[in-house]
Amino acid sequence: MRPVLALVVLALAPVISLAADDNRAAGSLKVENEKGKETTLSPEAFAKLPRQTIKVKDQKGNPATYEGVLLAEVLRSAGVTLGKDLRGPLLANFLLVEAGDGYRVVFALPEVDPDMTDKVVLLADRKDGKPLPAGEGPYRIVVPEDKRNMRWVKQVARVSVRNGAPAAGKEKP
Ligand SMILES: Nc1nc2c(c(=O)[nH]1)N[C@H]1C(S)=C(S)[C@@H](COP(=O)(O)O)O[C@H]1N2
Ligand SMILES: [Mo]
Repeated sequence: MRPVLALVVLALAPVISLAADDNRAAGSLKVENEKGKETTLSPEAFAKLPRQTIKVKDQKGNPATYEGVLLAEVLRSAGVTLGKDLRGPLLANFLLVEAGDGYRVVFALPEVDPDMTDKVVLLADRKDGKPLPAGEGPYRIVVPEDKRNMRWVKQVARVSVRNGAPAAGKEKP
């Protein structure tokens, strides 16, 4: 290698390793609970959660098999209150799901809580036995019972519990 070229490669090394870190960060998922505590779930932590496989029809009516973790399990692992403790003022909170492309969708908390409903809201990381393709993954919401697919959020990057409580001084509607 010519000395000048070697210098250029050396100079770029930190940039190249930074880019690799960014790629890993892209595979992680941020979850914020109702107390504002943020948890970053690594792919390894996600892999340890209980998994489910569901057969669905996609937007075009084609059969697909999605595999992943119930959104409720992901939320619980990040300290989000569900089950018998989900009551009172917590019922005014809602879930905001944010995607890498800026797409944003909300769910009600009881709507994703297996103590409340049998409706499946899955956070999938695999489709037809393979990791989700770029553009769809690394994580995608799958809601088989929704009649339209607009809440099947692709490229999920962040899920946060948001406060629907009244603003100070506006306690009454
Ligand atoms: N991140 C993200 N997810 C998204 C959307 C989007 O624009 N961005 N569109 C939604 C809509 S309106 C539909 S119909 C489905 C389409 O899913 P498909 O690309 O797998 O057919 O994705 C949903 N998820
Ligand atoms: Mo859509």
